[in-house]
Parts: sequence; structure tokens; C-alpha cells
Amino acid sequence: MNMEEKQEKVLYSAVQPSGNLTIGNYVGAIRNWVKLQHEFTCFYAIADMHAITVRQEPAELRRRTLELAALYIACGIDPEQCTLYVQSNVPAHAELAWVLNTLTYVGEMERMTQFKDKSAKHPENVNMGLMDYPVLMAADILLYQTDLVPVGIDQRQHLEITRDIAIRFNNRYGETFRIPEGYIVKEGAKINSLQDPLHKMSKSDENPNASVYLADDRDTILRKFRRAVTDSDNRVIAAEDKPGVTNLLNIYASFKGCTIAEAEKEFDGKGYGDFKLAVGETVADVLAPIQAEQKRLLADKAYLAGVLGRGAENAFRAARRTLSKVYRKIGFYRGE
Ligand code: ATP
Ligand code: LTN
Repeated sequence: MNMEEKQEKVLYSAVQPSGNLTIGNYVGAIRNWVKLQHEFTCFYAIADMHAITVRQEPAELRRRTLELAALYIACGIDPEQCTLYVQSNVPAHAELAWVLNTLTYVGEMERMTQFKDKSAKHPENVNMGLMDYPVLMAADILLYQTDLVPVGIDQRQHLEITRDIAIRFNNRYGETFRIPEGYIVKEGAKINSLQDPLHKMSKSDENPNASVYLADDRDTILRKFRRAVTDSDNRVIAAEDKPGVTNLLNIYASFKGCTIAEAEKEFDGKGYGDFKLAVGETVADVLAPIQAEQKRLLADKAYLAGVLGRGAENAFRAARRTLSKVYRKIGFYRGE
């Protein structure tokens, strides 16, 4: 299908280049984007402006940004089918965020779960950007008149505040923004930590055994799954009091493309040792070709620069339309 034949509906999503991506990012976000790119007009960004809300080493941030672009493509995102770009290359994001800030209350931002979590994690750096993170995210989404936002379940609160801010703006200044909906895929919506299965797997976790990275080699993946926290009852079933095993079943089902019930059946009567090995092998088999393709792409910096350059131009064109409308509505002088 070419770009013109797609639905008019706009889809937007992004990942921060704030660390090595985990299988949670893959299953909860990027993998779903690949399917959706054929149905909708898609904008996929690398959210470097969000990433600096936590301290980043500049050279590393730049390297990760390019690695993430290569990874998107290696996972199956086709730059001919969608707009793939780096957030900071399109200044309209910062500009709209400033306007939206004036419609957002401090109390609302203080109540955001991610803000509370990250403030607790980085008490030495509770900066304004960290608090303002959801407003920048609202700007990302609203700039493109987005209908759908595919994300993992942890981002639901940010989507709700985006909708609130958009409705508030529309009520005050007249219809300007389309009100977006979340698109949260049930399977794999939340992959949890292998070491603390009650919490989500996160790319910024300090314990490297807690997360499986997309860049991990086969041996590392097998080792991490072997060490994953389970329990002592040795039955492979999903249950509330078995968060470790449930998480592994969820991972297995997500990578195998089966249901949890089917996975339970497959491991009926087998012990944790066999089960963990199977989970590790399944994950490693899916990741191997992605890793090879990412490596190939990273060797061609000119190609990546071309893709991101064209992406930023495309995004800029779409974003400018909304931003001009916003500036007109709020009464900024535009020279006529
Ligand atoms: P950080 O640890 O730096 O906050 P993160 O791993 O939570 O990062 P984000 O960049 O915040 O990753 O998220 C990118 C996308 O991946 C989002 O759509 C998010 O919902 C999804 N995602 C992140 N972690 C998981 C997870 N454990 N399970 C499912 N989806 C996830
Ligand atoms: N906060 C998001 C990353 C992100 C995003 C967005 C997701 C930044 N801007 C716009 C969807 C739409 C996260 O996933 N942690």
C-alpha cells in the first residue's frame, strides 16, 4: 500500500534514547508499530528531548539516537511507509509545549506516577523538565492531529493528561486539536522485571539482570532467564501469587505468538529449568536477525542521516500547520 491509499487516521509514538532498549520496549511498543504502519499515517519519533529530563552523557545520547533509528528500521519500521525522525530536529515540539504549559496545573504534574517514581529515583535531579515531561509528550501527540497512540500501559496516565489538555485548549480557544486515543495492546502490554516481577522491566534499571536488552547476545539472554526470580512450587501456570512465572509466561507467549493458556499447556508437567530455557531460546531466536540488521544499518551512517533528514522535514511540515493555527488562536502577532 502506498502512503496515499492509507487511512487518514494519524498514529504517533516515540521511545526515548535513554538507554539500551529492553524486550519490554519491543513487545509493548515497537513491535506493534510495525503492523500499524500499513494501516495509518504514522509518525515515529526518537524522543531525545524527553531523554534529557534524566542526566545523559552527550556523546552517548547521540550514539543511542542513531542506534535507536537503526533499531526501528531493523524491527521492520519502513521509512518509506511512515515518518521516522528525531524529536529535537523539529523545534515545533518545544514551541507547542510552552503554550500547553500555560494550560497545565502544577498540581496535575505533581500527581503523575512517572514523575513521582523518577523523582524518588533521582532525588538529586528533580528538574522542571522531569515534571514537565507529560506536557512535552502532549505537544508531540497534538502537533500531528493524532488519532491513535500505541504505547505500553505505563503511559496511560500521560495519554489521559494529553486528552485533558487538548480538551481544555479547544474549550478555551475553539476547535484546534483532535483528541487522541490510546492504543494499548493487551498481550505484552507490560513485561515485568526478571528480578522484581511486580515492577515493569525498564531500560534504566540499575540491575542488568533485571532486564533483557535487545542487544544482549544469546548466552546472556539464556543466563538472565535462568536466573529469573520464580518461586518454589515448580508449576508453570499464571497466577496472582506467582508473579515471576506469570511474567515469564507472558514473555514466552508474546515472543512465540501464542496465548498464555497455550503456553501453560505446553509446559504442563515440565519444571522451571526446561521452561526458562525455552523462554530464553524463543527470545534469542527472535532477536538474532534484528541485531544483525541493526548492525548492518549502523555501518551506513549516510543512509540513516538521509532517512532522519527526510523524516524531520516531513514532520516539520505537518507540525507547522498545527502550530500556526495555535499561535493564531491564542493571539500571537504573526505579521499581518
Ligand atoms: P525508562 O526506564 O528510561 O523510563 P522505559 O524502559 O520505561 O524507559 P520508555 O522510553 O519510557 O521506556 O518507553 C518506550 C515505550 O515502551 C513506551 O510505549 C512504553 O509504554 C513501552 N514500555 C516500556 N517498558 C515496557 C514494559 N516493561 N512492558 C511493556 N511496554 C513497555
Ligand atoms: N514518554 C514516552 C515516550 C514518548 C511518547 C511520546 C510516546 C515521548 N513522546 C508521544 C507516545 C507519544 C514513553 O513511552 N515513555
